Amino acid sequence: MSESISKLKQDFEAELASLVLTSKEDVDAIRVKYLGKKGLVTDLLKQMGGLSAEERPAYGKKVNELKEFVSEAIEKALLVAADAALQKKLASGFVDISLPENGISAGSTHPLYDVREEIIDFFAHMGFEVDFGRDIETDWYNFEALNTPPDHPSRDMQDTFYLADKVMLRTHTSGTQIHYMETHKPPFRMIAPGHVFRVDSDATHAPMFQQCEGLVVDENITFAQLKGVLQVFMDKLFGSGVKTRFRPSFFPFTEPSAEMDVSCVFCKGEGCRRCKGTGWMEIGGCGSVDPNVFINCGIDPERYTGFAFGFGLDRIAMLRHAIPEIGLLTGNDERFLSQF
Ligand code: 2NL
Repeated sequence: MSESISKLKQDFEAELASLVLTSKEDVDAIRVKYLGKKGLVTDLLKQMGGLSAEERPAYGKKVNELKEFVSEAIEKALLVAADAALQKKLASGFVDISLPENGISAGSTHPLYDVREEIIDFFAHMGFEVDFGRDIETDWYNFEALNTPPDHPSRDMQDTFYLADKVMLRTHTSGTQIHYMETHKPPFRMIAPGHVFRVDSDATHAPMFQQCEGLVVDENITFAQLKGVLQVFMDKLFGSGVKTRFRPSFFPFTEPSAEMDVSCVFCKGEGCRRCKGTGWMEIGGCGSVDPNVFINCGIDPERYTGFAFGFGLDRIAMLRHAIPEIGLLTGNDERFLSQF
């Protein structure tokens, strides 16, 4: 009996040593052969039943020692197999770091962001403070303080995204100026850039777009000064050859009010498809601050006058880069964006 145990030990050692390229599968096969349910070591344990009571303890001890020896040897062999597998993987997964890269391009700033930065830069140099305001306003800041009557169509659910009764996504950045006038004493000049929201969506309108409004308040502020500031602003944006014209218009918060056009940036005023043959393109609105707005903000309209203006950043970016559709500016299409 004891010979068959030492014989099996020798067989096992020889077989394990014979593995040339140790793999987990090879080691597993040997484990099953010796330690499996019908394995050779298990067989030896089963033979205990046929032994006399005196023989059993010594025999059992020897077989168990063999079983432990085999288990340990197999554990070690598995570690060796795992290491061999790793070495093989490392050898085949060689990375040639000297190969040239295949064109990873650097990102660039978005045309809308560029336009906004340029506008902020321009007005900051003219001494305007920049106030970004907030995206959510109440009825007072978005409409009522701006002299917009309760039945005005812009208050309609069809035009305004309401969040609750008298709480909405701002439809223009004008509310920022109301907050500003409530907390600052004239004289001041400020701009309010930011996102605005309207229930509207087609080739030239998006439900969210960016605006920049401006406000100047002091004694003796005139419409002529407004025209001067906006002319210099347009020179900066479109080049010093650009012409401006002001057409009478209406806004609840300015009186008088005007729409400002610039000479078509594509045909320089000759008349083309993009300006529908007129030679002019609308760029924004402006006017002298309505005295009612001053009263609503606690500013004396007898002492102070002011001018205000507003324009869409998307429209300026579109004109500057000849972008045909507003959706391109927010579409995140790399083919479009990589042109800038
Ligand atoms: C446009 C026209 C405009 C204003 C905005 C304004 C704000 C206050 C008082 C008076 Cl607090 N006016 N803002 C004035 C005239 C025109 O925007 O077409 N924007 C895209």
